[in-house]
Amino acid sequence: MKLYRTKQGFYAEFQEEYFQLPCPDWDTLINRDDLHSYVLTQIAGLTPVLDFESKDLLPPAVSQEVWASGVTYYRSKVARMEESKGACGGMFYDKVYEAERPELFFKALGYKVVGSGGTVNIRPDSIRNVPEPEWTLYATTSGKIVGYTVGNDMSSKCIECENPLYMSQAKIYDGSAALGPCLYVPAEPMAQNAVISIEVRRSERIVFQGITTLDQLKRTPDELIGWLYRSSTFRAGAFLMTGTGLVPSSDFTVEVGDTVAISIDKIGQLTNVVGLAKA
Ligand code: DO4
Ligand code: MG
Repeated sequence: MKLYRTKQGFYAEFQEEYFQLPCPDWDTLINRDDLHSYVLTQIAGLTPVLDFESKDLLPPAVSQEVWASGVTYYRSKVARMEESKGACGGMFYDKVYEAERPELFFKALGYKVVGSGGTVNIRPDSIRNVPEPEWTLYATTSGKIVGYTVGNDMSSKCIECENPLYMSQAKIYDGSAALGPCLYVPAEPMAQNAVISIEVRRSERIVFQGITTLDQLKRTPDELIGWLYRSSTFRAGAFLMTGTGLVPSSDFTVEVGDTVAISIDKIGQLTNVVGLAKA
């Protein structure tokens, strides 16, 4: 089942039909540990809506914090060690890939998240910028993973590579976090062979594409959420991006006007145009 937050209300997609949910508040709805079975009871007896396509999508985050994981794929470790050679950062990436404690960092407040169809940004003070396609977990206040979405951890590579202490500025700015198109709420955890892919288009030309599978992720979802919830409380639950395994070559940068489309099996496609954040 998929849950959509739209300007016109909340919708569940189940067995190729759409139902408007009689729930007044997204935060309360998605923070239920029994979310899948609860929505099933809510839609029983409802008449499907036929005009879902005309609804305006919003991101699946409102009051949730969004966090992200780093160096969770081998490809990411290798790329980051290479990129940060000049800034003595190489060894940190190697160490964190092997360590028990993962790299977790704050990414965005819910209200700052961009949804599918919105604009993600690059910073005017960064000359090399990349999208990072990331399978994203959603856990309730109790730490139970009840849903998944597609994430884009937009990153200013030249700022990140200059000095590891600049990471927050490279990762957290207006339009740097995108989630969507829905919150996928399956009855069972997602299959590890699910495919994640990205395509960056510039004037109808594909300038970057890549594909990987969730089984390339070194850490388990429960492990990552377990670390995130250590010593931290999330009143409205939390989204956690799980890191990227799709890294463009070091001469690639996204440009204003590019379209970034990230897809994950079962969840759907997160599509965003690239804009410029304010100076
Ligand atoms: O260590 C820096 C950030 C890593 C990251 O965002 C990723 O691996 O996806
Ligand atoms: Mg990332």
